[in-house]
Amino acid sequence: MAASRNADKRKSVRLADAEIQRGVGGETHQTAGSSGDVLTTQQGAPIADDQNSLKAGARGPTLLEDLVLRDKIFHFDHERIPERVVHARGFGAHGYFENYEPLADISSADIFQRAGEKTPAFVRFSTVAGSKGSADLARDVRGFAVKLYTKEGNWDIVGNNIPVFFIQDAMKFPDLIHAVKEEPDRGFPQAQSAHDNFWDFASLMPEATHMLMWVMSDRAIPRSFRFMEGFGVHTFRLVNAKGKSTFVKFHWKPKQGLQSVVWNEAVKINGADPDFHRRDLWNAIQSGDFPEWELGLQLFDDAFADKFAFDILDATKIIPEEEVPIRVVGRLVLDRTVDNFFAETEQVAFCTQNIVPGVDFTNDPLLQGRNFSYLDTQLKRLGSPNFTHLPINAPKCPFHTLQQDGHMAMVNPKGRVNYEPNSWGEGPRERPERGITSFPEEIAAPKQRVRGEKFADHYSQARQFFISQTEPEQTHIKDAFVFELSKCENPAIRTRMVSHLTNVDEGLAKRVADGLGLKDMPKAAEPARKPITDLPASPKLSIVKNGPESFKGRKLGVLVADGTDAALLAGLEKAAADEGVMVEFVAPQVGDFTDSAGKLHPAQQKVNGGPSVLYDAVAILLSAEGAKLLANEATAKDFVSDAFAHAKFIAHTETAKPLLDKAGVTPDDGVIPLKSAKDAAAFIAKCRDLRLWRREAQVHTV
Ligand code: HDE
Repeated sequence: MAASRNADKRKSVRLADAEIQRGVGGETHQTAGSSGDVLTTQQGAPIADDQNSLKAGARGPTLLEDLVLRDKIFHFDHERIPERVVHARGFGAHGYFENYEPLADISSADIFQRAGEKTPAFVRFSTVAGSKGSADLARDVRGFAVKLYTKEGNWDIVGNNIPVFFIQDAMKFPDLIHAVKEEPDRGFPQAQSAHDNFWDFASLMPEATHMLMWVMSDRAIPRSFRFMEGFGVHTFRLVNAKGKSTFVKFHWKPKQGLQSVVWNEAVKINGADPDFHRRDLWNAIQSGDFPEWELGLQLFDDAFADKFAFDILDATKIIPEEEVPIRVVGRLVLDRTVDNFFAETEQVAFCTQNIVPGVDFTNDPLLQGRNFSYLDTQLKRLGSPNFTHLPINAPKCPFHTLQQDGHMAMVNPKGRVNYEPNSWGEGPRERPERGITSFPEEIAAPKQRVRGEKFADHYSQARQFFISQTEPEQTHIKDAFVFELSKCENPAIRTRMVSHLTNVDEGLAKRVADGLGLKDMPKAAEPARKPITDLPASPKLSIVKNGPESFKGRKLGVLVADGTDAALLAGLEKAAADEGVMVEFVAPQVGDFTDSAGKLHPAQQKVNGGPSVLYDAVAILLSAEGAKLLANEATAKDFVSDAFAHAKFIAHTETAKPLLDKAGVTPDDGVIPLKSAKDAAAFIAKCRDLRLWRREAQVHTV
């Protein structure tokens, strides 16, 4: 048998000889090849047998001489590179930035000079704390890193989906990350801040308070990368051709509107589909529903910086949009998924130091530290200073350096000149009138390890954030604090945290204390600087107040079975298609189900694989028999009761009522009977509100 198998293989290799001939002297890069191509070693030698290692006899030891085996295993052994110390789990996509209008008065950056010009872009979204294989719906900050391949070099805006940060000075970053990641003795918990070390550190760092409000809010459990904002966080500078500098904060505003999930839902999504966010982005782009963000600039000058109540160099503070309005200057569109996850998403190297002429840094001490860290980390992860040669990292404009050699040098500089000045009249030269120049900010100050005076205000904006939220959002923040602190084993940590919250909002502190079962309210923490308690609410800080205008780009889960009403089904499909909503059928079995008119439809999910947490709204389109069949099915009951508990809109046929009853649904404005196809359109229109938040007060899920 073995002998005849080998004979077959020899034949197939001979058949492909022509291919080998064509390959010689042809392609110099490795590709996975297409069918008919010959499998080769790394050196290009054709492989005759990819099934069996070379042995001394059929049952003998494997021979060291087997170059094919060694070639394969050697490479396999080295397939991994170190994952990112933070933001290890991420997902990237290609697209472009389109500039709306010339901004020459503000910045000489080439990307901003011409209306309608498109610049290629690559974006990587991520979570911070978990490892590469962790689940997408961790309560965490999301990275929002944008690489813009401009005509004057790569510009990286390495931002987050939250506009502030935990700490003010780069010196504390390793402490913060050590505290939030797995505890060093036990190696868990993974991708969670709900543990003693994190809250111990956070409660000893009052500067973290504002950020804690954001990460305990629904911002930290976004429904999709597509439905979240991005922020550059730090204050940067834009500099025009005359050398005039304007301070700027960068904002990415999703055209799809903001949307998050609720915590109980997030926990269940992590079990049902740990890749929920990456799958969502992949599906959206693959189906041609390209997500878009508009780039907004908050522009201000020294006069504003001087009169602003906080320090513009302090990354724990925002500038409310009501105080400095956002100027929208362009849009970012993601329209292409990667060809290869490793080559692109894993190897992309964002560096905050990557700026272009017309953009400059400020002295934000967090940003200054980052400018060292990102370059340094790429060397560790990618192993060579030549990581800039990788296609995903290389500029797309002409570039000429005199840097040379090093591990994995992939470009072959020709000629004799590798230094400057030289008298050979060759090689690149600097260009003083149009190169990277630093804004000549005057600095006359003692060298010291201190922070700006106003950095000491830790509570004012935390309060402002809280009072800007709607009632359900405030309740979610309270619930998140209670959940996380309940996971801390040391009671002193819980009390210390409540003592900070008292400075934010006494009502919140009291509700958290009640949730934790604290007998006595602790004394408020001593503020380093007197908080400002009368900052006005900023509606832009609420997710609910900045939701979508339509239900477009969302996903409807339809519970069906044989006998589902054909007219209603067609009506619902049409209403969903008109709105741009994706529909998935969830049925007792995958494969086809038959509607009441005898027509077959494909069901994409079996009911236990398609829980309602994966959908933005649900419709229970069951016939009487279908409802009877599923009323005793635990996963079908969960489908309905979870959708109800998560305040989702639920449409249902009259005949589906027995399942709704079993699931404990009490009819309200969000439970919509479907009698005719007309009702389907009304249901989809209702879904634009995303959730019936007032239901939460009745169906408490935490
Ligand atoms: Fe990062 N951060 N960071 N960070 N960060 C990294 O760089 C660091 C900070 C952010 O998708 C690392 O390439 C320091 C703020 C994103 O590849 C590392 C400090 C913000 C990403 C690093 C910060 C960010 C990173 C790990 C404090 C929002 C993922 C791997 C001084 C404005 C980029 C890497 C991607 C990644 C250091 C704080 C955003 C270790 C020292 C503030 C989106 O270099």
